[in-house]
Amino acid sequence: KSELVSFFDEKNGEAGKLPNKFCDIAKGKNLIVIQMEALQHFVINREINGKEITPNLNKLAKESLYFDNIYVQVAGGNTSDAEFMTNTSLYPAKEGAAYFRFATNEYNTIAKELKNEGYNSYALHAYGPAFWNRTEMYKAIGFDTFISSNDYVMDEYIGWGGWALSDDSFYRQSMDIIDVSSPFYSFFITLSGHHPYSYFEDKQTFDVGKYDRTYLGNYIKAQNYADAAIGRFMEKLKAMGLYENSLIVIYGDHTGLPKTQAGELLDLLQLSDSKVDWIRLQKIPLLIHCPGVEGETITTTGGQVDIFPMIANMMGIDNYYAMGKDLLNSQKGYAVLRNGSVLTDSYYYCSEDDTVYDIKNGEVLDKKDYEDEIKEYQKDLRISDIILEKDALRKLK
Ligand code: GP9
Repeated sequence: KSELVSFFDEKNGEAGKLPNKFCDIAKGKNLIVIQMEALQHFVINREINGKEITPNLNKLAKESLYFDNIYVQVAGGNTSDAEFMTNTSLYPAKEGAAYFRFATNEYNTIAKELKNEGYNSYALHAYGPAFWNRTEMYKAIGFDTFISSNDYVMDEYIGWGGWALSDDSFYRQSMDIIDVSSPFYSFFITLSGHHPYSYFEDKQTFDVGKYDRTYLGNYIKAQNYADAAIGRFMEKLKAMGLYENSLIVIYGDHTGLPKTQAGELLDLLQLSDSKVDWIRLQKIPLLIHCPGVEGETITTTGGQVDIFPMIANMMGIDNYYAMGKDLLNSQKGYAVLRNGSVLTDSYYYCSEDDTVYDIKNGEVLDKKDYEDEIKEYQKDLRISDIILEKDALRKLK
C-alpha cells in the first residue's frame, strides 16, 4: 500500500508543478470516443497513386490535436486491452486479458467520473456481448448501457471477412439509440477494419495499384472504407448539432498487419527490415477534437494508457490513479510496452535483445547511459500489476 501511495503522490505532485494547458476546456461537453479496429498510424496522410487512403481522418487531424507518436500497448487482451487502457489508464494484464481475469475489480474510470457529473454512458459494439467478457467488464467500468449485436439490426455486412455489421450502419443505428438530450459519454468500438480483409478482395473501392488482391491491399481498402464511414458519421454529428458540443476522441486499437505480412508494407513505405523501422510501425493515430481548440500535431511519445489523463484534464474529472500521463502537459514522452520495452522521444529499449537503439537512425547506444531511466519507466508495469492483482484501488479508496 505504501509503495502505491508514494508512487501516486509523487506522480501527481510532479504533474501539479507543470503548466496546465487545456484544463477544463471541454467541461460539460459530451464525450464521443471512437476506438477504430486495427487502424494503424501509417495510413494517415498517406497517398497511393495520388489518392489519400484516409481523406476524412486527414482533414479531421488538421482540425484536431493529432498525436503521431502513440505506440500500441495492447497485450493478451488485444482489442479489449485497448478499451481497458482508455477507460482505466491501467496497463494490460501481465498474462491473459484483464477483461477476463479482473472483471470484478474496483476501477477508476471515465464513465464513473462522468456519472458523478450527471452523464449517461454507453458502450456500443455490434458483436456478441460475451466476447472478451464485455458484459461483465462493462459493469466494472461503469457503463450505464451496453448496446451489442443483440440490439442492432444486422442490415449491412462489411469487414471481418464480410460478416460483421458495417461501420456505417453501426454509427447510424447507435445515434438512434443514444439519448442526446442530456450529457453523454459514448464509447464506440468499430469492426469494419477487422481482419481478414478479404471482403474487399474483389472490390474496387480504392485503387491500391500493385497491392491489389494482397493482404496489405485489402487492409488499405478496409481502412479506406472505415475512413469514409467516419466522414459520414462526422457529418451526421454536425447535422445533429453534436459536433460543436462534444469532445471527440478517435484512435486505433492495435495493428492490423502482423510481422508475417511485413514484406508488402515495408515495400510500400520503402523501409528496411530493421528492429527500429518495425517498432516505429507499431503506432496508432490519436485525434482529440475539441471545439475552439486549433489543430496541432503533437509529436511527444506516448501510448494508449495516456488517453484517459488527457480527457480527464480537458473535461475536469479526476484521474488520480491513472498510470498514464497528460501528453499535452508533459515534459518528456515515453511509452512502456507490456514486454518491458520502452520507447521515448529519443531511444528504443528493446527488451527482447536487451539493447538500446537511437529511435531516429537505429544506431546501438550505450545501455549504461539509459538503464536507470528505463528501470524507472518499467516500474509503471509493476505498479499497474499490483493494482490489478491485489484489486488495490478498492483498498486504497
Ligand atoms: C470483437 C472485436 C475484435 O468483439 O472486438 O476483437 P479482436 O479480435 O480484434 O481482439
